[in-house]
Amino acid sequence: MSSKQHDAVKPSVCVVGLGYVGLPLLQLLLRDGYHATGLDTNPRVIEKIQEPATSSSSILKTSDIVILCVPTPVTDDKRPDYEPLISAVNTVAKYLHKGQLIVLESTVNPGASEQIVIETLEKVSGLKAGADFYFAYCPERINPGDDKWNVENIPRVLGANDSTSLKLAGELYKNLIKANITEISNIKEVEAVKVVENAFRDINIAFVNELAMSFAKLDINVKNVIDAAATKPFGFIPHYPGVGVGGHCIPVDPYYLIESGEKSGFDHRFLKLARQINDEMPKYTLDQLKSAVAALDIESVDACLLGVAYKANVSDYRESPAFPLIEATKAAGYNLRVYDPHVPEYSTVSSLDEALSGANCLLIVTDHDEFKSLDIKGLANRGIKIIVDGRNCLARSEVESAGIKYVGIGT
Ligand code: SAJ
Repeated sequence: MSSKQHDAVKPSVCVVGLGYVGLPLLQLLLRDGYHATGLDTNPRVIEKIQEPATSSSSILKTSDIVILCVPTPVTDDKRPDYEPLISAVNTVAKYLHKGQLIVLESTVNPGASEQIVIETLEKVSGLKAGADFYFAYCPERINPGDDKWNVENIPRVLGANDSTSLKLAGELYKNLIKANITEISNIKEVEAVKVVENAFRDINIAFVNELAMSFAKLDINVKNVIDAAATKPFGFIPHYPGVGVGGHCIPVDPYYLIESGEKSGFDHRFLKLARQINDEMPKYTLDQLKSAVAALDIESVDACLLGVAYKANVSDYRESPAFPLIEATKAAGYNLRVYDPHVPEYSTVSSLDEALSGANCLLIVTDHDEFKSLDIKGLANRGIKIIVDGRNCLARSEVESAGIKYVGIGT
């Protein structure tokens, strides 16, 4: 790449993949005066974004920099699914030219950048990484629904195996991001950083989920314990139990680390156990409902499940614990209505009023603002007898004083 980054004219950038990572990045590039274009294979995405987006890959011909922000999910049998990345890399490779800088932001397991991205780029183009073209890895750290942290102010970690790639990518991100950029001259270490960050969260959530199930038998409120432990100014980071762990990162990334381990002959027993505990939580939540139904001797259960999204105030439902809970609730023979104002496509009714009418049990899966401010007395008047609060987002005292049986997750 020429030294355009030093001239007033900024390099042309193509962001490949316009999801929750690529789109904010494209918007930031455009705002900062880069000649930036988004490339996506989904015509609906192009239609929605219009101007700076295209589905024509020829844009790569004239891009000085290409930033790959494509999904790296898992398959149904929980193996890394590199299909979207392999397809995008093969497209980029067709137009790869001397001086181009390729940056990968998608989460991958250690070694994948070299084995999947660099190898394919070199094989298809005949060009050499670090000499003819440049490659760096800068894992995304977007937290959807977060008003405080965004693509512009979240510190980043950047890795490359050669000094020129690290320098060129460093210039880009230091110009773009108003936060610290940590540069590491070892791509595998940076790939490990991202999966470790998210596996760290998954195992800590599994820890408090296990505590919730244990303390429920000891009649100890685990949330009070965690909040009190969090008064320790060091050595403790609070996490909270719930109906399960959803999203495109936390329940997914540990499988990338597990796969790396398997390939190198190491069994990540702890990561697998944490995944198992977190995946158990929807069933545990339904079991709490079943016990309450038996205790109140309710003959026929008309359940209303509130929330499909994987976390509060977002419309993303990937890997949401709502889905296994819905299946298990139906298998229990309960009548079920599902409502999430942020996820109409998986709601079976179109309003809260409709969802509640005729229901005698409530399952709260997502702590959307709408659900945290439910009229508890009104629920009692409508005949709700049990509330299972999968996100511990309601006040037990308020629910019980309305004459409704409250069941929390460890609270
Ligand atoms: N959850 C719990 N207990 C907790 C925290 C979360 O059960 O204490 C559940 C949530 O309900 C949700 C899932 O885990 O179903 C994931 O929650 P999350 O807050 O981690 O949300 P994500 O998946 O959007 O995580 C993102 C991640 N960002 C990236 O991967 C780039 C993650 O690294 C961040 O740590 C996280 O945001 C964050 O800090 O909020």
